[in-house]
Amino acid sequence: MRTLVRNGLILFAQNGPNTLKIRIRGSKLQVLFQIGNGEVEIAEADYDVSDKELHTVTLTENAANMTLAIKGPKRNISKDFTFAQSATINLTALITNEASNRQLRLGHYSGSSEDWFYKGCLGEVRIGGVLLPFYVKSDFTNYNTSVYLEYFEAVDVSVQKHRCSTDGSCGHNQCKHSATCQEGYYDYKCNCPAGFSGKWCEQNINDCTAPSLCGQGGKCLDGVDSFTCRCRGGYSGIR
Ligand SMILES: [Ca+2]
Repeated sequence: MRTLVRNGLILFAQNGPNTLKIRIRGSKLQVLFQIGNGEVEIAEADYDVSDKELHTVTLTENAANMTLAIKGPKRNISKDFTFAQSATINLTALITNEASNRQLRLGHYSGSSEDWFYKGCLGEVRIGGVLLPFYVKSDFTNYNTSVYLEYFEAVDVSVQKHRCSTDGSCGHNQCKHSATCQEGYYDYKCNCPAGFSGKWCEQNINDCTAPSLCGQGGKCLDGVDSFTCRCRGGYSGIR
């Protein structure tokens, strides 16, 4: 994952009475577990993930314990925690049990009033090694059922998938003509000086588009945020 937002719901998994969430709250990664309408238990990792860097997050269970691991370019952490209700948590059962209310959501849960949309990048998301679901069947090239015996097919995908491959930093920006670079979480932006436009401010805006800029049939010559007039014979002056 890679993001700049300080709050956002990443994963929501519900199956029967069990609800598991992974979210960012105040730049910290949290794991939440709830049984029915019971107490919500929260484990939080002391790690700022809202820094535009790429982080790999892993949640594993072993007996009554869970381990939340975060790997990033600056440091790696591993936090063990135990929920009071841990004995009843089974991550795999969260997706394999066939309760009628079973659902798995990434990015936002519409029934929630306290969790925000996640804005940023998500790479592969896997539960028990099985790839989750930004994908529809046509995304799998060479798809056939004998190879892909196990997969999740998305019911609804409303994300911009293609833009996260771009580094949002200004370290290698292509901004032209002394444009200033503004960093973003999936792409940078060039703020153009007067007279230039385009994604990289590479285009000299045509300043001669207005009619009759030059009088008496004079020819308009485009400049940078300016124009000059080449006068016909017998005429002179700026315009
Ligand atoms: Ca111009």
